[in-house]
Amino acid sequence: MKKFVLLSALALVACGTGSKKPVETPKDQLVHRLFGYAQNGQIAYGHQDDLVYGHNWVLTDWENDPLERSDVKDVTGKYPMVLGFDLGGIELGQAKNLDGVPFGLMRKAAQKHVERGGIVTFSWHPRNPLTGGDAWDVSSDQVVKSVLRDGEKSGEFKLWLRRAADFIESLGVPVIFRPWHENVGSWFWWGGKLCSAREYQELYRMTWLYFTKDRGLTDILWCYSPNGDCSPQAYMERYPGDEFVDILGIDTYEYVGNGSVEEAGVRYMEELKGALTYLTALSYEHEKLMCLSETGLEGLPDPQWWTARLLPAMKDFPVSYVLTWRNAHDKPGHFYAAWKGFENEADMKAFAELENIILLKQ
Ligand code: BMA
Repeated sequence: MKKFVLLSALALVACGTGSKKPVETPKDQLVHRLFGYAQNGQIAYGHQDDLVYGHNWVLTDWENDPLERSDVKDVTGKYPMVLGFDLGGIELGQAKNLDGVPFGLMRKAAQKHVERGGIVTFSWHPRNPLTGGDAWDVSSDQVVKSVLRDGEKSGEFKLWLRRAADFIESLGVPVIFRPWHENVGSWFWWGGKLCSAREYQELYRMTWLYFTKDRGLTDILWCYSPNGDCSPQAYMERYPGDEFVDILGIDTYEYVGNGSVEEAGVRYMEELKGALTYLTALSYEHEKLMCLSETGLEGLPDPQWWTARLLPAMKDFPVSYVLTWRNAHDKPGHFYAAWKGFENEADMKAFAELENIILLKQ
């Protein structure tokens, strides 16, 4: 894999090279660690909801569980380096998230993972504050407007932000947070056709300002992660600004649809390489980290997806980490990492054993 000289210069800038070296905050340490991966041509591997359930198991007595089970570990012998969770449901003060993960367990798993040397990241699929529907309810294009400034839902929305911030604060560890994701497409209420670019930026900045300034939560790396099938112009049109973002991400999946797996794989690689090409240019220009914030092929029908698709498409770019989506325990075909006994297992293991793919040793 390529090494990235320019990024190493950026990492030095981020470290401060003067004689009086400033004390590194946990956030700085995480930034430098991620820059370190990218500049060495390494990519950390992540998995959503790992440690709390897998393809055919789910933790129940989690208070008394050591959290040592993981589909990724069953296959590769190691934990993923990055552990992703979703906050959806926290805004209503619910005990479990939208996929049934108790927030108490999420906290315990995130803390345990960081203690073991891993990195945690949070996405958020909050309900629709105007209609009462879910994050995918796109029946109104007035939702973002309704939570901004003196909009009719702005008071209630402040409470939603407070609950999300309370949870992140309660973790006591640095996190990567990527709210308002896949915002160029129009499948979430904050999506491209549902609000103006200005309104989207205000939503993102308002979230950042509340967490950072009102609450003093400064150990957060903010990730901006549109769906990667957009143009660089569309990507930047809604960008909240350098002050509010630490990592440039993209969410890009392989979809088989009605065609063959082979065709889907070729399309995926082309799309991913295209997106990572412009993301690399943007990351240099804006001096930001970059990541593949979500990816995967549902049900992994390609036995060599890891080494023949994902790896060749991303390996020549300074991607600090890649995260594959969750292995649902209650939807048999909804998984994005291999599990013990699945035919794609050997290929995922081979991928995880590559020198430049970084997982977390037990
Ligand atoms: C989607 C699917 C859903 C899930 C949502 C939030 O991509 O996995 O089943 O509810 O993410 O985690």
